[in-house]
Amino acid sequence: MMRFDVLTIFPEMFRGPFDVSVLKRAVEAGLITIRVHDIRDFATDRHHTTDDYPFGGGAGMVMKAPPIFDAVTYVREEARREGWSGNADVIALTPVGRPFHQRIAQELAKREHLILICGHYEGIDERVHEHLVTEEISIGDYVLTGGELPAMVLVDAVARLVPGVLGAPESLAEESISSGLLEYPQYTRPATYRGWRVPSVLLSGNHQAIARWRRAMALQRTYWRRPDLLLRAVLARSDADPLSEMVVLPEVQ
Ligand code: 9D3
Repeated sequence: MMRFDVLTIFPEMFRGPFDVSVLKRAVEAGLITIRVHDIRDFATDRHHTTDDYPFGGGAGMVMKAPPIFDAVTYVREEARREGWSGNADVIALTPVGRPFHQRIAQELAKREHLILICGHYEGIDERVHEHLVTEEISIGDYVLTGGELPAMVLVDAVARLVPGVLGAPESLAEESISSGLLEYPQYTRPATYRGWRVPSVLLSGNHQAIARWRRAMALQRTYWRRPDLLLRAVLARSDADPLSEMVVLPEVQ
């Protein structure tokens, strides 16, 4: 059982992604629990202020530290009351964080309790990062309006790795032994659609030929679309054939 607590000033954004499909079933099966908390509830002033002007001046607003510290304290206490051990990691979603990666998802899936802080405006008071947060994560080099979508991405990527969440453990096993190549193309019925035929090898029943074709497609796709992956992929000698068939490989001395 794994627990996620999300701290945000836009809790409504989270109704939806967690209420459908795989995550919904995982929650209903008691494999994960996801709580969304409104940081505004922890602001003590009359207007429930969660942001303020940056010291030193400049554009935009900065999220205030006190409501975030109080929200994390509340979540920790609530979790302990409900029998959780108290070993929560506090992750901030921020554009200056460590780029998210499947390896990080696998690491996080071993933890029992994650508290996620979604930033907004120009960012969060640095004292939150220094004294509360244990890990800062970005989901990539593009600019979003806040940390909410990144938090959903992280929960989705981590939750599906929790044992039992995915129906078929084979697909996870395949993932972990995957060679670091992009996947081969998939087809399903009808065998001909608008005159477009499925590659005949897939209808041949020749399992060795099918495996060879899939490996060749994975290699060629990765070469064209993600050559960066090919540099780190686990390759066999025989993989040189489908690659050299279609492209001129650079000579290596
Ligand atoms: C003017 C400097 N901006 C940084 C490029 C400020 C800024 C822009 C957008 C600060 C925060 C945001 C909101 N984004 C996130 O909070 C965020 C994010 C993202 O924008 N891209 C990828 N991953 C993430 S995780 C959190």
